[in-house]
Amino acid sequence: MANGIKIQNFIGGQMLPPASGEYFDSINPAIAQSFADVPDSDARDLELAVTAAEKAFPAWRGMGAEKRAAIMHKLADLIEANAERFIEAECMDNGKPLSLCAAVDIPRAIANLRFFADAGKLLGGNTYESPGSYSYTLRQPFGTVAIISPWNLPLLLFTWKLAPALAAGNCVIAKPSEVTPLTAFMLSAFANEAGFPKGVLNVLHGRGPKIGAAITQHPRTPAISFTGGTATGREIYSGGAKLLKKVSLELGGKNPTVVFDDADFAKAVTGAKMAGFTNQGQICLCGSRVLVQDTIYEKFRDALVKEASDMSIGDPLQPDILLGALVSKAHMEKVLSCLDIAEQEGGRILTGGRRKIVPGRCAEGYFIEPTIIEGLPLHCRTNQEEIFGPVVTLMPFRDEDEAIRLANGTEYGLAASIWTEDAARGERVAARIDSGIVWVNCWNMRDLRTPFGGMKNSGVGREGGLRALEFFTEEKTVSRPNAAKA
Ligand code: TXE
Repeated sequence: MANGIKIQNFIGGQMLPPASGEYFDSINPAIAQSFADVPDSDARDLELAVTAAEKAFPAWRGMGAEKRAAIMHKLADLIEANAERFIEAECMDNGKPLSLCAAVDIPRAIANLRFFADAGKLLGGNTYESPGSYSYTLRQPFGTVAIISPWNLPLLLFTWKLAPALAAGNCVIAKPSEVTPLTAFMLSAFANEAGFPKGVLNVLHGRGPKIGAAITQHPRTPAISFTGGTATGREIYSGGAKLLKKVSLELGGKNPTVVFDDADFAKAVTGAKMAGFTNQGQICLCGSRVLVQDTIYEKFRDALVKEASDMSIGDPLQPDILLGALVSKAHMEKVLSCLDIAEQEGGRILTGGRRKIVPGRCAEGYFIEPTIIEGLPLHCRTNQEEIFGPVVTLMPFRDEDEAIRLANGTEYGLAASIWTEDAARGERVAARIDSGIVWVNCWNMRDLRTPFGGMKNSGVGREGGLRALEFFTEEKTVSRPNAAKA
């Protein structure tokens, strides 16, 4: 090993090696080379972190939302001042285009910290007055809470959970994905300078089944917020049930993009392309099933195939690149195996379908061409299972009822986008689609105040706005006789 960067755990305000003394490699997927050592943490590191968090909690809770917000804004300032380093690190760790890290990942991570810092000041209870009683509620932090985040939007999703947990007054045990740990490590390195009291923020690195499982099964982490795969979410949920933990789960999707024949054609084609292939299709919100009204099916298919095959794919450092590498060799192989399954199921690959060899420094990188498949029925694995790569399927539909049947025909229910110029139809269809989020004539348009989360196998609970802050609190009711009416 002995890579350039040695990532460390951040516990009680200190950078510490893992108790095991063991590290594993972090790979830059665009060049298939290791560049950092990741701590292989275990229950011993967790015990230190929980003890530090418990010690820090009374002062952090007692500090009040205003002062907590100032510290969180300072952390956002420090990330902003070092944005270029964060952008490069995210690109190197994940393989996504540098331009995407600069336009989305890092700015949104900064925005998450600022948004929840301020939203924390609005968190409060309610009052209930009746002739006999006067009651009010208190929103109180748990103490030590856990967050576990994935590799597809590393710092963005890490801060999306971290910020509301801290703003609500909790101390945090945070575990970023072991596949993309670098930017969370960099964030933790600024925590002391930002003014976080030691022990408020603890970042543990390591493998999901080891340190991740230890965190979720620890008796003194009463609330867990998780984003990741549905299978892992299920495991965390059932483990949490035994200890009666509060659990928030943001899981996978198999999201429909529904295109009616009255849609703005050009906008719908570009929308379906962006929904399908942004971030190499590795966003839980990606539209991986494109449903098109039969009257425009062929024309739409040909236009989408043309646009997708024109997408630039290659070295993520190049400014004009739209598609970078997939996050890891294992994930690339998983996506390629899904393409084999699609062919075995009778799917016709209209474009893509293969690993892309990028000449030059990225020759060994994990790239897959944007891929479009048609000719598959709803109930086949390709149309039912989350592939999480640059792969979309096309299916025709006859009318609104059939579109809705196809859209709702999977075990997932995270997001959908509908393309129509008929406003009433947009509203009608949005109301009937079983998903937590529906976009009309757009995709991935986000307002951080809105509820975010999925139905069915896409998750449990909603994040975003005050809901995320409320998740990280206990609500307490205090009642007394109503003196005013006595
Ligand atoms: O995710 P995991 P993986 C989907 C996508 C992908 C599949 C598997 O379909 O192909 O999930 O990806 C931690 N206890 N999504 O295996 O394992 C892990 O260390 C506690 C959708 O990479 O779910 C990491 O920090 N924690 C998705 C986090 O869970 C555990 C984003 C997510 O990893 C754990 C990513 C355990 N037993 C993948 N096992 C989305 N919803 O956006 C793992 N972890």
